[in-house]
Amino acid sequence: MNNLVVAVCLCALVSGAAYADDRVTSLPSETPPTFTPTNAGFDYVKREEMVPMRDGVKLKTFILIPKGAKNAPMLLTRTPYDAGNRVLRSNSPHMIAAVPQMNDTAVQAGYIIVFQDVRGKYGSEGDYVMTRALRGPANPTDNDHATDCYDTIDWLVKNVPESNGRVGTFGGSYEGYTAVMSVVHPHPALKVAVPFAPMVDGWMGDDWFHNGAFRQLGTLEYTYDQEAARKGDHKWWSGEYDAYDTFLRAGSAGALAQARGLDQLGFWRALVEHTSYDWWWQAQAVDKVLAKEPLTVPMMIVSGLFDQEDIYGGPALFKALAPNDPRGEKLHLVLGPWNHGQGRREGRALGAIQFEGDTAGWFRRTVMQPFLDHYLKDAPRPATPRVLVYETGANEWHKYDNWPQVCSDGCAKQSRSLYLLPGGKLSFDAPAASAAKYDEYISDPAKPVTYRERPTLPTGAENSGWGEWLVDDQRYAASRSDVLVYQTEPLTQSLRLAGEPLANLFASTSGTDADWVVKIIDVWPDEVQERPTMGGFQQMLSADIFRGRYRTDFAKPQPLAANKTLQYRIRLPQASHTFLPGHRIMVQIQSSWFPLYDRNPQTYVPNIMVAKPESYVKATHRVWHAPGTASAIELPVIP
Ligand code: PG9
Repeated sequence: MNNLVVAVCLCALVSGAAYADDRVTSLPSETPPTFTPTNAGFDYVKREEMVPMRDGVKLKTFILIPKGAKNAPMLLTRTPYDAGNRVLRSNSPHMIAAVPQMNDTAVQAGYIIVFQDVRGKYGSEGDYVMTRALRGPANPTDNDHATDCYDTIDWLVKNVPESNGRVGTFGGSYEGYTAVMSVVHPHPALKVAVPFAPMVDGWMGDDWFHNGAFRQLGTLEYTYDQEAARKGDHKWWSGEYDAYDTFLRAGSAGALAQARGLDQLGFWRALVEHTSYDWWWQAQAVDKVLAKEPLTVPMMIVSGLFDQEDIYGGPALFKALAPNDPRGEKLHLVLGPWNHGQGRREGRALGAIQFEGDTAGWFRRTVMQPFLDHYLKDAPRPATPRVLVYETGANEWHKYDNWPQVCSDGCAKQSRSLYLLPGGKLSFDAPAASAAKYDEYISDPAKPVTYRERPTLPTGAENSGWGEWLVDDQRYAASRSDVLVYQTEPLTQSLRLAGEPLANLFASTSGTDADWVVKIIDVWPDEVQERPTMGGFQQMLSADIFRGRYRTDFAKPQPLAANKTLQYRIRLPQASHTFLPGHRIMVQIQSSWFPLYDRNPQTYVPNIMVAKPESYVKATHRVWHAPGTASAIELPVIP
């Protein structure tokens, strides 16, 4: 285009003048009406398709086919996170760079990679329901992730001639959730499923609540970003650097949600309506629902021991489904030393804790890919262990025939009680009668204990470190007067844990509701020659929160009797760890984990989401360690 034409165009635009000048009208013909990109030099072809579902709704689907592929298996990921963007990690002519890192070994093995927007998100038609439940009481429609996946597989096997007609479902977290659902009344071409860090029960211990305590940080922002617009155009905003300020100033989670307009969103309204473990949650607890189905599709569940979002789901799903696979032929569990995303990326270290090499890359290459190849390519059957678990501390992998190895009830091997004792001591010997029957602290909702050292950045903030918080040094909490600390002497021999710890707590409150946070910690020796900065480090291994009102029934909250010593049995996340000689075992107990979890007002109110400012009161909390009320941690010790 010559300069004169440009000048005339600009002039026309600026003045808004409409005049006929053939130099101007010739402009469009100089710009190609459509541009067809050439992918010469690409090692793959990308197809974009609208795949029809049984109800006529079409789902946007990206199919990445290695050039020259014949008889290739297909790996399908169904996502709410913009499929187009998921297959554009890097704008590269190389497929391995374009797809997420989790697909690396499959690309190397020549697989076709398929990503699809779930119903109602990004390029897909239809309505979006966040974490849409399987058809049933919590989803009265005719479609769910199982039917949409079935219809997609049906289309893929008929319309991708480069494929061998076999499909695996694959993906992490929400994508893991959709992968799990694919095995319900599966399409015959679905041969295997590998869900990473799947969300399984959003109330019991995954994204939204843990034992009834609401995970306000993350849930509010996530719901907003996911549900307010099909393409995520509305983004949660924050005027504060420290989320502690945002949530404390708001008062309750409900007040903050209302101020941001969340009451327009269906999922938020459902959360406010279903704060207890009622029929709605039970009907969509995937472990409970799938346990009633036959297990026909081989599945490898991959979870992280330090998953900051879905720490409950993977092991719970394995536990529920294992009885349906008594000979251990179809179901596998892998527990790596990973946070929520690490199994899909790189696993050399988490925060200050280091592992032996890239545990995640090793797992995908040597365990997962041969498993996929067997079911999708007829490769020889690999010796896939039923359960493969990394042990931190000793830094080694173990193969097991079941999991948990040790637990408090329902396992072949029973746990050992580690008792809280007066004077901040911790021992396998039960307490003797003494004058000191309890320890106490003031729990003040106006000054809640933080879940990590301040500033507590929003989970999505750059450098928030959100993925590392479960292995943060706990010394910041140990020095507070509202955190109880118990510890053993330095160990003279190593002590190995493999399974499910449980806190058997005897506690009282001067209020009528209370939260209890229990943390099991490995205290490093004061001097660590090879890594001096680790001296005295308090490494959290397994920790969780329990909302007191659910002490007797998760479905029926009850006020606590003030000043009465009550027993709580609090299941903690899986532990696989060796305490090395010279290390100590520590237990910390506190009554808030803010702002990740909403504050318990400590006065019983019907719905904490909308608690009024005057309901938040200080309370005196006691943890008992006397004969008859001997608080202990039931530890899964391998003899
Ligand atoms: N933890 C996120 C999530 C999973 C399932 C439902 C909703 C959210 C995720 O990382 O996808």
